[in-house]
Amino acid sequence: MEAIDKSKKDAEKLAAAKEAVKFVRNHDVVGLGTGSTATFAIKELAERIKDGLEIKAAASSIKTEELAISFGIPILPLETLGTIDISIDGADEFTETLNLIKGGGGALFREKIIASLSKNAIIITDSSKKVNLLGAFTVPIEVIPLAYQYVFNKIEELGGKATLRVKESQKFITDNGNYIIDADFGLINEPAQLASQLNQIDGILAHGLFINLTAKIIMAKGDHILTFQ
Ligand code: ABF
Repeated sequence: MEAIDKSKKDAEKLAAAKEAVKFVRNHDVVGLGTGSTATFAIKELAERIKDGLEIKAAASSIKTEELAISFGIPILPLETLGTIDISIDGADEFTETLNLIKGGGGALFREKIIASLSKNAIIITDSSKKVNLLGAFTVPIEVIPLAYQYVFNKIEELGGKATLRVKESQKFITDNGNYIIDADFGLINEPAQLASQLNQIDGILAHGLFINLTAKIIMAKGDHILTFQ
């Protein structure tokens, strides 16, 4: 991943967010992502709401829900939604074939549900997220606690190096009360195959390989906007 300083990254995140928010229409149900890039989009939506845009939103994390409410964005319970018009979210890595690694922030399950419900799932990133092959970023895997050791062993059997995510010396606990295992599979030549193998492991609630879930990726690179679809 290309190393660029924070101010440049933030400028790129903002530019990508502004571009994505243009696709939100009045009365849309909007899926709101999690992370610093998605936060730029939420702030942009709040500005457009001040100018009269009327939307309702579904949040991919408690943190995002609290942020949206603080901006006066009406929130619908995710459990009540059978479809979402458009979602805007970040990613940890992406390829030109629209495969992603997500979940660095631990919100991958709700993010995946929102992406799956979305008619138009848009990913926004700065220029550091584009890769030729996924895998430099370890794959976040949300695990039901009672299945932890079973899943840990299954991941290692698949050739992954499993690490329990901790935060401030405590087990990281997701919004859903589960653990995260970060799995290093090295560079992943066949992400769809690995995703399918992970889907077979009981005890995994969700993994961070997002395959065929994205309609469009908007990446800002310097002053340029590049769109992959
Ligand atoms: C979220 O965006 C997560 O899936 C991913 O980890 C994160 C990227 O965070 P940031 O935008 O801060 O780089 O959707």
